[in-house]
Amino acid sequence: MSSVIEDITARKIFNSRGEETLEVDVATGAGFGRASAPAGASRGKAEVVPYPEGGIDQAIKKVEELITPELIGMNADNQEEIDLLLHEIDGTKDFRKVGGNTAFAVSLATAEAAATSYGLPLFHYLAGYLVNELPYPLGNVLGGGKHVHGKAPDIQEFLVLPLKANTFSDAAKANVLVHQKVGSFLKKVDKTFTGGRGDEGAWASNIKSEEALEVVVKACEEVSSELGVECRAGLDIAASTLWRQKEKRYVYVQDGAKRDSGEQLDFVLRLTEDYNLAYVEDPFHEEDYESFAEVTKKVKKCLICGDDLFVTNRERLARGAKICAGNAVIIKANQVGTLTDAWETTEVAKKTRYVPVMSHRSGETNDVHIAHLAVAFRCPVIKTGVLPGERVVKINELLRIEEALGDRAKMSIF
Ligand code: 2PG
Ligand code: MG
Repeated sequence: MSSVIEDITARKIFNSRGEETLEVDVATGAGFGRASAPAGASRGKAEVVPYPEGGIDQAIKKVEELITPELIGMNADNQEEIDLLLHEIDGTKDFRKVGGNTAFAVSLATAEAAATSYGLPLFHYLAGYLVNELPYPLGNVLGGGKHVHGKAPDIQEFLVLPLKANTFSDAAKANVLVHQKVGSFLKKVDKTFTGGRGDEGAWASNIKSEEALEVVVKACEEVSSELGVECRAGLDIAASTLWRQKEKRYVYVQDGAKRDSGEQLDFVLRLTEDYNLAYVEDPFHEEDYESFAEVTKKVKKCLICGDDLFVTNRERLARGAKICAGNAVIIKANQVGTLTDAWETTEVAKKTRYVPVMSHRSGETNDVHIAHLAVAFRCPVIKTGVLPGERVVKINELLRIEEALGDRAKMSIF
């Protein structure tokens, strides 16, 4: 059969940070799939282990010696069975033997190979013809934390969410304009600003958290009235990177502030009100489910999203859902290893009324699969940065998907 796997190749390539990463090719009789693994800088402790001992060289060996012989001859459209087999070959709970990124690249390349075997784009192959909803792009416009070197805000990401955009193209344009405006406003606010950018292409500037928020909100307001959309600001606080377990405090070096859990809660609530935030990711460290529940109860019209908290893990999400810890969840397939695992977590999200947010990582390649996964998994939001190349390729792929859907294309509702 033409979707039967005939060959698998694994190689080392570089990501946007210049780090080595893994790329896998899967060839079937009639199709071909290629996928490469992203990398996180602010990784959750409960994520799967990205590479086996020995790093990427060992990962390549695992593909050649353990995975390829098992997968050759299997039908690439048997995604669930193949993902299960990857778990069996690994045999550990956290993919430490073959590497989570190894499983991820094989799993995604297999899905792509199956799709092309049938002459279908990945989103259609995975979700069928009736799928027609596009996600709102959540764009990183100003960065700090672990994504920037030198003096910058303690908060990792200042984001824009262009709500009420009628089309994906309008939404994508709004984000680009906000990004541009933030750049020009920063020249006035920060005399030392030279146009530097962090890992995700967001501007890096020597300012404090609330100065950054003021700049982003002003840019959002201007673009909203220019384009007739409703751009609202968001944050990824990545609070695990600020939390000091010994002190039991969140340490904001740039702001010169330390906050215990209660003070952090007050701070986050005040920011959501003062700046009309639409989205706050990881406002508390990755084990503090209770504070997530507390803030979710108290905010109005704001997504509280768990990234390091849930690490795309369905059990962690189910545990959080029991106490309403958050109302949104980041979906990063390489945090759990396979496409099927990421899909199952997305299903738990839908059953428990969490908004699934398909997401890139800070270290990316030009791989565009998350654009397809966002549509196929019906994620109302995709977090994928605004610029440069490795971010914008995902946006551009969604523009192509929008074009392919034609009149049937509509923006997601959430
Ligand atoms: C995050 C991501 C992506 P990283 O924290 O949400 O923005 O960062 O890939 O470094 O975990
Ligand atoms: Mg995050």
